[in-house]
Amino acid sequence: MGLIVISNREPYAPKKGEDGTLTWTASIGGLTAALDPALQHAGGTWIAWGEEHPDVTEVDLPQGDPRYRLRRIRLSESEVREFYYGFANRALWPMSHYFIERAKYLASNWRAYVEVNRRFARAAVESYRAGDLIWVHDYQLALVPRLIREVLPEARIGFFWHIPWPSTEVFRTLPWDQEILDGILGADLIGMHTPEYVSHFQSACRRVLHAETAGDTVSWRGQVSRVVDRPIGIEVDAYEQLAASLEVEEAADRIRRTLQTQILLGVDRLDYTKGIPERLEAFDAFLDQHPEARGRVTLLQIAVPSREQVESYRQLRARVEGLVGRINGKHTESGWSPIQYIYRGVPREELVAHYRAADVMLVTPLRDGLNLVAKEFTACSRDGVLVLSRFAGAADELPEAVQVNPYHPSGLAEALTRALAMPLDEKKARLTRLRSRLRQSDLRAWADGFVAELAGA
Ligand code: GDG
Repeated sequence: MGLIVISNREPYAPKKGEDGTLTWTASIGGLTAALDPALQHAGGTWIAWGEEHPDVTEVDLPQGDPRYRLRRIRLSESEVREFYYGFANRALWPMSHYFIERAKYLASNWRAYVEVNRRFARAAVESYRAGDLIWVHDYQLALVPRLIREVLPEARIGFFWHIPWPSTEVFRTLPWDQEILDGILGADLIGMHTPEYVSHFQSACRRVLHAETAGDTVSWRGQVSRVVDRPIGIEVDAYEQLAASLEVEEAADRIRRTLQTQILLGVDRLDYTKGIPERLEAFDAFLDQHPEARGRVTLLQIAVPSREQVESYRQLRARVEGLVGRINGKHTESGWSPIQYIYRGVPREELVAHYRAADVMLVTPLRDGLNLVAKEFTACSRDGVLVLSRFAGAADELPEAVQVNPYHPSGLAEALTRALAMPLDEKKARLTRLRSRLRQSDLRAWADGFVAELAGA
């Protein structure tokens, strides 16, 4: 029995070296960070969009120590525009994060979404051997479970929705609400990050499809699907070890020595759901209220470029960079600027060194399916404080974080004050409790648990 994982993004991206050989490096992002170790462990096939060098249709990964096969789907330019940027990222993404005013519901994009989902489903059917488990991921591929089910009625199909599932009143703004639900309900087991998303999903099944729900099940078209909350974990041990390694400790020291202040850290894809402008404005308000903090606190914001082809992401970048300039212009004094802004992804060791160096980690999304950064910081920090938005799915699991409402700048500024002044004992006690929670369900347990439930479905 093998595992077939299907996701839009591929876990490794190829780059051609000067001698013409391809090097495959791990992609940055929540989903691939979570699933690569899972599939390395189980072995099998990963089906994903081959963005760079699409002529390579199959490769064994990771390079040098292959554990599974990557099967790459080739998308045309117009498919990328309409399916990925158009429907997935300009319709489903904003709608699911409650930004319906940003959602664009275009029939041509929907048609491309259906066509590309068919292509992924076909590849899965071709790779399938009797007894395999199929695990489809995320909002880009919501129709795939049903499309596979139509050809392989006996297959065990799992589906995981990584982003929020919104209230039914928001979901119903989608003109293809029935089709999306029907697509997902082709799966035997459907996973989401929180009980609230599960309850919203079931409510949509009742309201939109008039399907029956009972306990954790939905009955639809003669099939019973289970819908469960199974929040993703991280590789706690790997993060702890990396954070305590000499190399990372030295890098963290260098960051502290360079800044010579307390450090507030933000790490996000540059996405309007992550609340970056609101965070910057709260920091500005904090500096206004606390002149004594000048020269003593720095906000280090790592913003990873994301979806730059979408206009609203370009606008967001301009807004964020404008704010960084304005706030730095307003508060900078000789030898100190309040905000250090990095617009690129950094290698994992450097990321962990930043987690280790930070006094306060600011995870303040306006809405987030879960948020892995919050968990990674918790595993890496020695005595830092996690400030966490109540609208991140991870908030349920991390009650010892300082929880905030990111829509309320002065409340956020107040939380910053509290976090910066928190006594060492309290910081350590909170981290200890948070970490023991992380251990209860780490990444391996999440992936193995989901696969085992699917096998028993
Ligand atoms: C989606 C959902 C859900 C970030 N910057 C760098 C870097 N990262 C890595 C982090 C983390 C991942 O990217 C980001 O994961 P998040 O969960 O925070 O956010 P999304 O990308 O929006 O993920 C989210 C997730 O799926 C999983 O279900 O939690 O809610 O939106 O792992 O470490 N990695 C490196 N350099 C960086 O600069 N190397």
